[in-house]
Formats: sequence, structure tokens, C-alpha cells
Amino acid sequence: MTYQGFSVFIYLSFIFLFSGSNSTRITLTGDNWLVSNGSTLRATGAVPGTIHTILLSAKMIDDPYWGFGDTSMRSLIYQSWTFTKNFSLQVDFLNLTQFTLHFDQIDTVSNITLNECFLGNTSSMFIAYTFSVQRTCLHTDNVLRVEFMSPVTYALNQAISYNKTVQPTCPSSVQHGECHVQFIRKEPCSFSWDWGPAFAPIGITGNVYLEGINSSVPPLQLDSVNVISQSSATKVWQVDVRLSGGDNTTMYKFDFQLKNTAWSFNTTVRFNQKITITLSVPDKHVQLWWPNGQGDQPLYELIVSNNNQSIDSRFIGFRTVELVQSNYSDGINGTSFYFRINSRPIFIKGSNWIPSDSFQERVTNEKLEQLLTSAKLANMNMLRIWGGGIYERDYFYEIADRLGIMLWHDFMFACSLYPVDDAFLLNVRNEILYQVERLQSHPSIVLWAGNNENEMILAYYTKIIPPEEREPLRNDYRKLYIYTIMAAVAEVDPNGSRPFVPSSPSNGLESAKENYTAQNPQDPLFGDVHYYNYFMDTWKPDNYPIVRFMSETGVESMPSIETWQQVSNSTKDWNFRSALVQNREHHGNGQEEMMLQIERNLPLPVTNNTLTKFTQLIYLTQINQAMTLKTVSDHCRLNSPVDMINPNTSQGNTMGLMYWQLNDIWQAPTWSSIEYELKWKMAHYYARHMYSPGYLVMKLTPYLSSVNDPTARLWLYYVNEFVNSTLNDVICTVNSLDKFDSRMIMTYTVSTGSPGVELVDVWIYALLMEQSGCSTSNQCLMLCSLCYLGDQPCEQQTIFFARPKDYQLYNPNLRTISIRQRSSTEIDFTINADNPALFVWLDLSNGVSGYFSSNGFHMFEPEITVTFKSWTSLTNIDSANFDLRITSLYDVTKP
Ligand code: BMA
Repeated sequence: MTYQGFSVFIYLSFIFLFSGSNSTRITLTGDNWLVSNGSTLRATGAVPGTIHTILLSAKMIDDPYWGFGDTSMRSLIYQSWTFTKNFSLQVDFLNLTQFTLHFDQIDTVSNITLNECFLGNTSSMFIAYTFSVQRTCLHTDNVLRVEFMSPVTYALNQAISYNKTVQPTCPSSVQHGECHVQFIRKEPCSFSWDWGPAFAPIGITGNVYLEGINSSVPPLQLDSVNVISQSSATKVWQVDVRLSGGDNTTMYKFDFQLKNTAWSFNTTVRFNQKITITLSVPDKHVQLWWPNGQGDQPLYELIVSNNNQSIDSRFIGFRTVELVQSNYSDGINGTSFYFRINSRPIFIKGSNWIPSDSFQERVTNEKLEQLLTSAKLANMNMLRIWGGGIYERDYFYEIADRLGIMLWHDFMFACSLYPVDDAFLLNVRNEILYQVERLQSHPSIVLWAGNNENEMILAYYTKIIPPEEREPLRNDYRKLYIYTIMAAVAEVDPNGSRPFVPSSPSNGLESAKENYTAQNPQDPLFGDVHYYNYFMDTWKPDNYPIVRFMSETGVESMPSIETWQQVSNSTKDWNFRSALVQNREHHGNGQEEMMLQIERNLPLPVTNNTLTKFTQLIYLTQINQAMTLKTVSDHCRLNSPVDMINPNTSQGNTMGLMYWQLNDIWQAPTWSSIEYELKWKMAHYYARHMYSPGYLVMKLTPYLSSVNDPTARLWLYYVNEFVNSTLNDVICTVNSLDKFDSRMIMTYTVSTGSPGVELVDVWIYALLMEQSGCSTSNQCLMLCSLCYLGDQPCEQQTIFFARPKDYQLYNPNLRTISIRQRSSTEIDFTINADNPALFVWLDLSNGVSGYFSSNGFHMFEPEITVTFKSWTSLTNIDSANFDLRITSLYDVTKP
């Protein structure tokens, strides 16, 4: 069994002075925590850690991701566990006067005891806890005990003691999950999801330290920095700084300095525990922060000091955010829903983010960096942090700031109704105050959303319950998302630096008219929409609704054979319908749906070799997913211009797409475009292509017309996001699959400069086919290339006039003719073909992690060179280790 990505925490210093204040911290993170279930299992391990990762490193269990670990290890989370740490304290520390014990994150329900003193309990993994510690509780030799209750038992107990049933009580049985997850403030998907396992980890998952100070006055602390807005009249940025600590008898002099700029400011104030100081930064001192693809991402360090001693600092970026929801001209119903950043409307190209492992302690910062870089490389400008997961660690947001990946940030509530008793609401309120304060300095976060799909779930349940029960349920919803969450956001961000939507999907501002509980939160004329349909032809553009903003849509695909080999070494598991694959397919009938979708458009494998068949089916599911996402993306981008709104339906002005889902939590059939171990599926290469800033879209109307249909038209559009003006060549050819030579060639010039959609040409399909000598649709297809001036490769676009399964395929005899190292991270592969080849898929079997410059492409020339880019430096490249596997659609048709 291979296992990569296990982070190693090394804590070099045990005691350190906290910058700028006279406090001393004793770090308790690191090795030598004893973990025990009180009977059979005892192990020593490291914190941050959870029972699974600690027992694994003590070699007492297998990797939980191996085989059926998700169900076979389930009893671990039904038990109580104690984490114990022995540590000593020096006299100097014991002579200090005030003490606190701090946990960045505890997962989840625990009682905390230090020596003979009970300090308190925890009930949310989304809050940092600080307990005050009496001097009498501290000794030279100390024992810290954190006693965890089973999260599953806790959720059940809470559900039983609540005065009514909260739906859904349990996940669908195909998920092998746990029940009542809405009763515990813990990663919702840790009780299972339709793409993830139920490991429901137990443990200490952040830093732990004991702090002592030599004063009765709490140290000054920088709680948050928030860039609020820019005044268009004065060109001055308003920046709110929240500080706490100190005492109300002292006058404090604060200095603020924006590093590497000429701007600074100081003020002297008296305050009681908390204060917000508003800074005014003239815009001449700073450059704008832009989303990926629109400009640079300059970040500035704001240093806050008191009497020349630095308190703390934050990196900030200067950008304005508006979520524009305005009326259209007369006769057009609904409102717009789009992001305007620095006054520029931005079409959102993105995806949805889920936790990248069930055990966050084994997610390295490099893994996060590579995932977000993969999003950037795919031309994305936004990710949605989905509400069934977690608030990510600080480093995640730092990467997003640096890469220009905007974040639509849900709060962690998903696909469920929730309890609303006082204790629960108080817990939630503290969570929102803590998380918004922690995160609001990040320019990447451009929107807060109350939850994932809960307004939709509410609409569903209110339809199936007796009428008299409906309003109370709606009141519960408002209590949580409007009067608790929205109110808490406004408390920490009183100047409204970012838009808030109560739910995703919702009808945006319009939802307030239905008191935030719409009958149909999926109205295509307002707000955002989640759209799933696994039974239609997902390659047919007309099958998709035309909405204002598509924040979720997608289909499943299978991860690569290497990924399956990481979780089982038994060949019987490497089968499309093996018990292992079925166990990890958490979406009911998911395998059957994928088969249906493949069958509709693609040839089915004919081989008798079971491993070859499995590999080919994986390949086909990935083609299906890639083509599906490209179809939706083309559909959304084509419908983006406001002047293309259909006056009869008011539909159009689609200003964003975030497909479901970017990444994986484990190795399974899912909607992701990147596999658990970071390999890009074909969909991710297609995302990179379909999201390119200058892009051609071809469309045949009616879809898959016959060559005899005199009304059929073939449209060529140019979608442009470039703001600088250039002229680009477009070359279109009609081709067939039996030879490389084109049957017809047409050339155009398109100009950039004003973002929008331009109709380049429209052909009478019957005529075009006749002139190209194509007597049936399945003889021909069309290729259009967009060639930039300069040395960038042309962007090639293809339209099939028939389903790929209806084309005659010829053996391309694909082969690698040269392998050449270009740099320490790049290798060029030159490939030859005898005939055109469809969906050419390149794969390296040596386990090196990286991505190709292009993949899943169609080859219409006898030779092409593709570059593989490794995430890490490759030394001593021996080309023998770079065995390139090449597959094309033709292979599927071979016995
Ligand atoms: C949406 C998401 C997720 C889910 C996905 C696929 O409902 O919000 O809850 O995993 O679809 O079913």
C-alpha cells in the first residue's frame, strides 16, 4: 500500500515568547500524546492528530483509506477516547500571574482537565477555545487530559433530547454513513456524503499552548483587518482594524504601517476590551488586487504596533466587490446576478471545493498549493468553499489571495434542516463571529453564503408536511440563517465589506420578498442555480436551463486505475462493479448512470480482458464528464451577454459557472476533476480549455441535425475576455477521420479589446456539408483554431456532427517517437499518428505527479509534441522511466 501526503509536524521550539507582548507560550503540540480508549487500544502519537492517524503511525491499524476501512474501522468512532499529555513547567513560568490554555481546533466534543482542575468543555470544531487556568492548577509536573465523547453518540443524544425530529435523520444507506449530523458542529461530510466516507475523526486538530503573562491586563491583540470600500469621490480606501485586550484606564498609542509603501498612521485612544479603528488609505499608495486572468494580485502587509512594539500584522489586498442584482429594461423579468470587481463585471469560471482529506492533519500545505494552482492553471477565477466541509486553515486563504482565486464562502451547513435551540444557536453565533473575524482580511473572499442547499431542502420538506407545520419550519430556518448567522456577520463586519446570500442556491435579493424562504429558490431569473440531471443527454446544450448563475452542476467519473491500485492490490477489485467500487460509489445508481451516459455517445469496450475493460471504462467515464462540463460551460458563456437575453423568456445574462466538484476527499467514483492524489482527470484538462479567456464556440442547430435538414445552421462564436486590443486568426476546417488533409478551409480574423461574445460566421449546414463532400453527418466534423499572434499554441476547438460512437474510427497507431528533457520539471513527448485520433489520453505510469500541457485532445496532424510538467524537480531523468501510455477512442473498439 502506498501512502503519500502525510504531513510531518516538527516543532522545534517548546517555549517561545509571543511577539511584542510580555507573554510566554508553552507549546503542547507535537509528540508524546497518549491516546487511549480506556481498554484495548493505547498508542502514543502526535498532535495535531486524530485517533485514526495516531493509531496508524503506531502501526496498530491499516491506512483507513485502504480497502473497506471506512466501514470496517467504524467502531473506533463509537467509543470514548482520552488524549493525555504530561509536561513540566519551569519556575519562571510558574511565577507569572495569569494563565490560559488555548486550542486552535478540537474535533469535537470533549471535557478538558488540567491536573485536578476541570477547565471546561468543547462542542464545535469550528471555534478556537481559550480556557483560563488558575495558578493553583499548575505544578512542575502536569497532566493535561482531553476526554472525547463519540461524535456519533453525541449527535444521537442531542437528536433524542431535541423536541422534534429534524430531517433528514440519516443519510441514504448507499453512503454507509452516520445519522443526525446536523446536531453537531463538526464537518458535515465527516458523517459521509455522496462522494465521501464517514470517518468522523476524533482528535486535537490544531495547535495547543499554555500561555502565561506577567500582568493582570490582557495583552493587546489584532483581531482582524478588513478592507471595506473605496470612496469614488475621494479615492480613499476605508480599512477597519479590530483590536482587543488592554484596560480602559490606559491611553494606547497605535501605529499602522503599510509595509513597502509611504503610508503610515498613528492614533492615541482609550478603549474598553475591544475597539475598531478606521484607517483611510489614499489609493495612490496601493495597486489594485485583481482576480486571476484580470490583472495582478499585489498584497500589502499592514503592521500594527503599540509603542514601537509590533502587535501583529495582516496581508491585505485592495479591491472592491459588488454582487450586482439589478433590474433589466422594461419587459425583461428577474434581476441580474453577477460579480463586479473593481468596477469590472467578471464572468465567473470556477468549481466547488470540498475538504481534501478526511484527516486534515495529513494534508500538506504543498497539496493545497498544488490543488489551487491546478485551479489557476485551468483559468479559474473562483472556487466555492462548499458548506458541507470545513473552514480551511489560514494557509489556504493565503494561497487564494496570491493566485487571484476568489472564494465564494459558504458557512458549514448543508443539505439538511437544523435544530434551533438556544445552545445550538449560541454555538453557531460564536462560530460565525470567530470565523469571519479570522478570515475577513483575505481579499480572495468575495461572498459569504449562509449554507448549501438548505433553502431548497426547506422548500422540499414544507411541500410534504401538513400545512400547519410549514410556517414553524420556515421560522426555524430564519432563526438560524437570518437572525443568527446574517446578524453575526453584520456584527463583525458592520460596514458590509462583502455581499451575503442566505443560501446557495437562492434567488439572491429577491429571496427577501418571500421572507428568505422561497417556494422555488432555483428560479432561473434570479440568483444562482444548482442543476443536475443524470438521465438526459448531458452533451446536448439545449438540455440545460439558461440561468443567471450556475453555482453547481456536473456528472460523476471514475478515477484512474493507479488510484484504485492505491486502495487495493486484489485484481478482483479492479472492476467497474466490484464490491470495492460499489462500496465507494455513494451516489445511488451512480455506476449505472455513468454506463447510460457512456452508451449514449461513446463506443463500449469489446475486449474480454477484465483489466483492459476496467481501464477503458474509466477512460470513457472521464470523456463523458469532460464533454459534459464543456457543454455546460459553452452554454453558459454563450448566454452571458446581457443583450442576448431572450425577450420571450427573460432568460440569459448567465454570468458564472462553478462546476461540481474540483477535488476529492478519497479514492472513489465522484464528480471531481482532480483525483485524490492530484492527478488531473480529463475534465480538468477540458476545464482549462473551456475556461480560456479567448475562446471559440461552435453550435449546430438543431443539435445533431441531418445533412438533409435545410433549416440547420452551424454557428461560430468568439468569446472574449481580453481587455487589451489584439487581432487573432481563426482557421476552421472540415475534416474526416480517414485522413489528415482537410476537406475545406476557412479563415477569419477576430479582435479582442471589448469583452463579450461575437458571432464570427454562420453556415447553412447542408451546403457546408455538400461542399465538403460529406454525405452524412458522421463522416465529418469541424475544427476551428484560434491562433494568437506570438508564440502561444493555437487553441483548438472541435464540433462533432454525430455522436462519436457513430463515426468510423481508423487505427492511429499512436506512438512516442522522442522523449526530451526541457528543464528540471519539464519533459517533452513527441507523438506520431498514422490516422486522426479522438480523445487522445496520455498517462505516465511511474507515479510522478504533474500534468501535461494538453490531454484528452483530438489529433489531426501526424506529429505533435506535448510537455509534461512535474510538480517537483526531476533529477536523473532516464527516459526508460517515462513510459508514456497513449490511449485513443479507437482502442475501445479493438477486441
Ligand atoms: C450538490 C452538492 C453536494 C453534492 C452534489 C452532488 O447537492 O451541494 O451536496 O455532493 O450536489 O450530488
